[in-house]
Amino acid sequence: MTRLKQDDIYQISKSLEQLDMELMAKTGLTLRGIACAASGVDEGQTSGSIAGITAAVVPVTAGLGIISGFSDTVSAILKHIGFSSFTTDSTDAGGVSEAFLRRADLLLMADDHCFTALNLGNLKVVDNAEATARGFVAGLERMSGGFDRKTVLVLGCGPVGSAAAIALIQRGARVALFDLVRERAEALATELPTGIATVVKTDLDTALMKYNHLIDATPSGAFIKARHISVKTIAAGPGVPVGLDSDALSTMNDRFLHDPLETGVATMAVLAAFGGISCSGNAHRERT
Ligand code: 2YH
Repeated sequence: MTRLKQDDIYQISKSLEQLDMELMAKTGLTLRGIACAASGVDEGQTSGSIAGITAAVVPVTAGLGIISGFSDTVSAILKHIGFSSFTTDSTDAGGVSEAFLRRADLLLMADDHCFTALNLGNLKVVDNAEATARGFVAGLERMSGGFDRKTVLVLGCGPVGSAAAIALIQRGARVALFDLVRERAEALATELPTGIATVVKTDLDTALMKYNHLIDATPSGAFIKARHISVKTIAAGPGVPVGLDSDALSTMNDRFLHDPLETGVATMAVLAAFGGISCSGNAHRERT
């Protein structure tokens, strides 16, 4: 399980304009555009109503407790993409109560295992792991110019990797799966739609040398080296920490998409407000 740290998030709120510029350069979309693409929502249809949707973010003290700045950062991301948003003054049950009393439309809250967005009007539930996967897959698709006849190597077959594999197949990609626990990759392969050529890779180095399109959904850092990267490599990294080492990263330029929180949060909220998926199967699993 990856628990975000204050260091992972403290600069996010003041870097959102910069993130939009980087995303535009990489994908031709802003953060809201990626969230809409991931959610199957026409961005133009959100612009008139998104500011009228209020999201409450509730700090949660359970388990390892509050991450300083986490709720305010989530709130800042939501404001940046156009929602009205606030962090509740109270934590936990008091915060949930406050969200209802202030007539919030969406409620977002995270403990150590589950980060969820709830639509209080229509009872839609969106899990961060699935939304994160969908956001990064949408971004990778844009960077790749579409997935037709392409195979994407999914590293890590936990909740994010599993949801990424499903989203990739829905968008027309073929999928190769790798997990350090081979049985996890094999189990996922059996759950994916039949008729799609899905392969399970057992040797990480060989797989990284073979495939040009990657989703790194692992909680491991710096295991992808420069020798694994070619000029054709295009990668998305929802995993924290980043799987590419500094040499590999320096060769990627605009062909690597990563953020620790922004894409997942934006996609959760757009799905909860305008799209909607039921994520009950993932509701108690961690991000990677
Ligand atoms: O970072 C995390 C978990 N890894 C989320 C797992 C989701 N799949 N949780 C954030 C905890 C936030 C804290 N409770 C707060 O500040 O409210």
